[in-house]
Amino acid sequence: MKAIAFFTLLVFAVALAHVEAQQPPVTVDMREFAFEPRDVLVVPGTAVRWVNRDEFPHADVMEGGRPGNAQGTIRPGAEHTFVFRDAGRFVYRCSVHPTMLGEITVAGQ
Ligand SMILES: [Cu+2]
Repeated sequence: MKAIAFFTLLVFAVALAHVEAQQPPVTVDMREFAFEPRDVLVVPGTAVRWVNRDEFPHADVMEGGRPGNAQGTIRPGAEHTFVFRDAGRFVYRCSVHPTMLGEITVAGQ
């Protein structure tokens, strides 16, 4: 019985820690061949959500093949979310429209 109580407490503690670490998500619209906002500053642990508001596919491919890329393109009305955990500057572009550029800066702690 003690083991079950301990396990329940552990699960609760982990869940609480997870909630505390969460940051409000940031949305980047893909609209009229541009990322809006183009430059985003976030703290580690922030989810960035790209939403395609156009009527044709876009993508969010990061330079150097870093993680966070959508699998293929993002269809009209679809979205892709990635949680940035590491500090740094992440430049990305649309692979379909190479002039579409964006940048995510994750502040150091
Ligand atoms: Cu595009």
